[in-house]
Amino acid sequence: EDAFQALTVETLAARLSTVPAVAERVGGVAERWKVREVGDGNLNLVFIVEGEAGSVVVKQALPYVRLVGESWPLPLKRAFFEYHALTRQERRAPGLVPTVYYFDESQALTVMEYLSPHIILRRALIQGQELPRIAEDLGLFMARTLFRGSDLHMETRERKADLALFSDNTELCDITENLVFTDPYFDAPMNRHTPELDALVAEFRVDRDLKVEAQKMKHLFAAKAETLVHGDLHTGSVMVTAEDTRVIDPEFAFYGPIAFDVGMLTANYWMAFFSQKGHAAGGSRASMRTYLLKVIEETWAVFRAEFSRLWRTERAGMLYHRSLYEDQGDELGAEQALGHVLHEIWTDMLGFAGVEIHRRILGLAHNADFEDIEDTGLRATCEAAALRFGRHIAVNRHHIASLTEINHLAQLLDEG
Ligand code: SR1
Ligand code: MG
Repeated sequence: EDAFQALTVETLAARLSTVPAVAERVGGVAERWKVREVGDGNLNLVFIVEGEAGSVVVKQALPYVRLVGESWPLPLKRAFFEYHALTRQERRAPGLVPTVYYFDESQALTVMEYLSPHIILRRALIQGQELPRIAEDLGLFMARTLFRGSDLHMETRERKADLALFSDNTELCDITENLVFTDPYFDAPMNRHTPELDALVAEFRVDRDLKVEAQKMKHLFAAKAETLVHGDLHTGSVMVTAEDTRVIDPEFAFYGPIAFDVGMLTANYWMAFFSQKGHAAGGSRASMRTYLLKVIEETWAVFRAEFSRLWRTERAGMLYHRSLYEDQGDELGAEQALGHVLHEIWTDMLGFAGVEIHRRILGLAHNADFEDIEDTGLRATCEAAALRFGRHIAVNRHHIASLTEINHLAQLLDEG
């Protein structure tokens, strides 16, 4: 096995020119390949390589957290989990992830489709772009990957083998357990927040109900090994054009709760909503705000409908076995059970959404939706509304009946 060596713009062409799957796709002589490093995420190197015949993306994990530096080591094996998650997602939700051309485990390196002219969904939403496909595509992506990776669908032996395979992604789960569920609720060393939020942060630190709910969500995250989740499904993990949607970066994949991906994505739409004022440049972004709330409602509706369709047509695993219901002519029993499962996903996704909002404003890893608002007073106003909203949905999740109800609350908080 070759010792790990981080790629650079200078070394990449020579190193990958001997890999036929890459050389043929890029084409021409490797010395003429145009290589750019474009990674702006928290963890990895990402290069775009262009040649005579085409272009590819090369992603390489580093043995540490890029955002923090070498003082925070992080195992390279996350690339292995990302590769295996991508192949499963492509099988379960075809056409919604980039095609993988080559994987080198010892170099933690994946070569995949260069998506162009796609941009990161978070960027598009900050710019005020309304994407017509995201609700449908991401609702389907979540329903298909989350249903088909679970005991509702998979043959027991295969499902348990996958549970074992992904159970070693411990360090990335540990990041989420700390950064999402714990650090935002105490004075953790790596936390930061906009100074104008000091008073609200002080309230949160002594908010017993909120802290209890955040720990309940952490308990679910750690213990409910229900399906293969993406594990980091925020709007920075989605690339879009008006016609196409692709989900990238599943290095946090593990067996966790169905509701985790749904909650994280929804939280990021709500944060896009609450940050719109900060990007309106004198305008109001009224139509963008309405659009974002509609995307949230449509995504959930698509997810629910597709999950229900799969329940009725592809329920082949050991859970809610057909011999208990349809085989005895008891379709109503299966529908009742489906209602219970969906209800649990609904309440849990609200809880996960609440804590995801909090960690992006109070923890280490912030998002550009708020960070790009230069006026810290305006940023804090947007963030405070989001924080209050997050608290409401986390603490009251068992008593919230519909998205119409909470989106109305979001509008009231946003109007301030
Ligand atoms: C130290 S890693 C911080 C965050 O970046 C990733 O994208 C995950 O969201 C993680 O929580
Ligand atoms: Mg990522």
